[in-house]
Amino acid sequence: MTSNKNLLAWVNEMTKLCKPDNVHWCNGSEEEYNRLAGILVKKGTFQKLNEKIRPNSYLAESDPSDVARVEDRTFTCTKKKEDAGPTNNWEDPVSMKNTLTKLFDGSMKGRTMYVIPFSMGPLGSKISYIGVQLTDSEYVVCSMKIMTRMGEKVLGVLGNNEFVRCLHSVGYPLVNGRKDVRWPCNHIKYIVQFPEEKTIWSFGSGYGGNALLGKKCFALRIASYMAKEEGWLAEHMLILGVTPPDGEKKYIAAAFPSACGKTNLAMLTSTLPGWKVETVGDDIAWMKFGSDGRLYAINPEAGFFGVAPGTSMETNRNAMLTMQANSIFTNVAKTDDGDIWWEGLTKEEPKKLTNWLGHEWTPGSNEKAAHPNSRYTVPAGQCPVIDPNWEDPKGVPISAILFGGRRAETVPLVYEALNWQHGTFMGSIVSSEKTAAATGKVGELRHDPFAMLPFCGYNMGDYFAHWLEIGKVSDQNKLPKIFYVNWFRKNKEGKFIWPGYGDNIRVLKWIIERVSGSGEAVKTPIGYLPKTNAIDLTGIEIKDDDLKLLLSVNKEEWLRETEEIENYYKIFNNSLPAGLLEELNSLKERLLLYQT
Ligand code: O2Y
Ligand code: MN
Repeated sequence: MTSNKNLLAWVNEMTKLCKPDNVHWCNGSEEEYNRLAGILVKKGTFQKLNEKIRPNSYLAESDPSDVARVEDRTFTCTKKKEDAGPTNNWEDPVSMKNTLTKLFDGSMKGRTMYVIPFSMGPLGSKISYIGVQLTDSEYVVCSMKIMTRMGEKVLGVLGNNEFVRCLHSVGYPLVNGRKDVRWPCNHIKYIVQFPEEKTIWSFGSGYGGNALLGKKCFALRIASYMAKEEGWLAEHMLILGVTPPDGEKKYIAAAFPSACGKTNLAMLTSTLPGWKVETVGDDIAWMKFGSDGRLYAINPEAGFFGVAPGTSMETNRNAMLTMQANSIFTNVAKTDDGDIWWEGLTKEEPKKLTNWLGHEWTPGSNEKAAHPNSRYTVPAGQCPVIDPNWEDPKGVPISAILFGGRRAETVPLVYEALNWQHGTFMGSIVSSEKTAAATGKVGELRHDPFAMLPFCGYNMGDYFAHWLEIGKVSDQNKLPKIFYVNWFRKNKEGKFIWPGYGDNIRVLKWIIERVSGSGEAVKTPIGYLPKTNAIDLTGIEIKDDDLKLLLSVNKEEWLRETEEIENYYKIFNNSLPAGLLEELNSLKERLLLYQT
């Protein structure tokens, strides 16, 4: 237990509000996990998978109305509206607390309130922080056991220090003879961040980022606010290590909007002989400066919560091997022999399945087998290419930062920033074409600055200013170099030019060479591009015309792009830092002078 007075008082206060029948302090043991999984099996929330095929693993099918993060129900409640900025939903914190207090009042009746002390990042690391989540969902406790370091040991490290307060209820009290259901939730949903109080209140959903509060709510929204206050970076970035055949390992962090292959890149299987990629994290990076002036990153999470559909031995062998055991699958289909299946898992579709809605499914059925946002929850330590330093409390030194998006035109395969300010500009203009998985017209451009649009816990203009400030106060020679990549460029026939997946190592190779001082480049108005022969294409064939498209700057397309950026920047109004406008104007000037 703990003698932390603030923690005890808060748990007491929230118990009085939520009125659970019992309070259980999680110790984080295997025994506790198995006991809670057993309760979930009894309730029908978990189905145990075939022990012989997928040991110690479970399938959960959620309520069909509770299948994804709810961005329109996500709020940033700062005292001043302008501090939440133009990209967040804002409400006054006092009025929001009033609304939520009514909802949480008695919301845990008939249930147990679980107290989950958890560390985001390796226990005791100077880059890590501790949170405590209160929840009435056993599914959340089991998921938090995989996704974070949690339990008794965290209380020891916390001592009497402060922690991030995370309150969660599915909003389905068992009162007036009401029976529990397979996936309790509420049609009213609120995912609320109070960054100034370092507090999160989440009501009504039991799913993913809405309910596992360590992930998006804490590790990105609250942490980005803390990072601004304290001079570090909390980013929506994967972290990987690249080792050349005869060289020194370098670490890279990379931010991509959804549906750009972030998890696949984090676990890439190299097609270049002798080049090796190892995974530190697939979603979030916390980066602080070391005493040597370099940026060091940790993955604050302990597991992967990845999108299942499309994942296969061909697209991501390492993710498949990670989920062989000790995993939770949510909203995927179940095979007759008690294993899991989703679209894209195998070339041949099974003859018969039970789909995520519990319906019988056969090939050609007009329902999906798995929900498009179905997930696997797996311990990161099980990944066959997990980096040996992934839990190093010091973090890993970052040599390069990548931004990227899905763009059929305009954006080359890879280009390098001229300097940190220009790199910050590149992060601010990250955009991606919508895929069938997103709402809106397919192909339409969506700006997602730094891939942080739904995750920045304060005014995005101030976030840009924070990135610029990091550049000003740091030694330029020690900062990571910044790059922009685009795996999705299409040719005149509308076909993807770049093979992607394991062949992305060829781009990482050039990036590593640039960081190491070799790597040939030409200076263009948008930044440094690889010379045509600087990308290693051994073993693959790309037509000359296509290669030219991949590695060139089209003046007209880029001038149109600058107009587009100017228009998009208007939403930030006067919170847009001058440094970014300066970069936009310089880019325009360089383009106008450009002779191709
Ligand atoms: O829908 C959800 O709750 C999951 S969203 C998610 C999960 C893992 C990694 N990234 C994301 C994301 O939306 O960026
Ligand atoms: Mn993510």
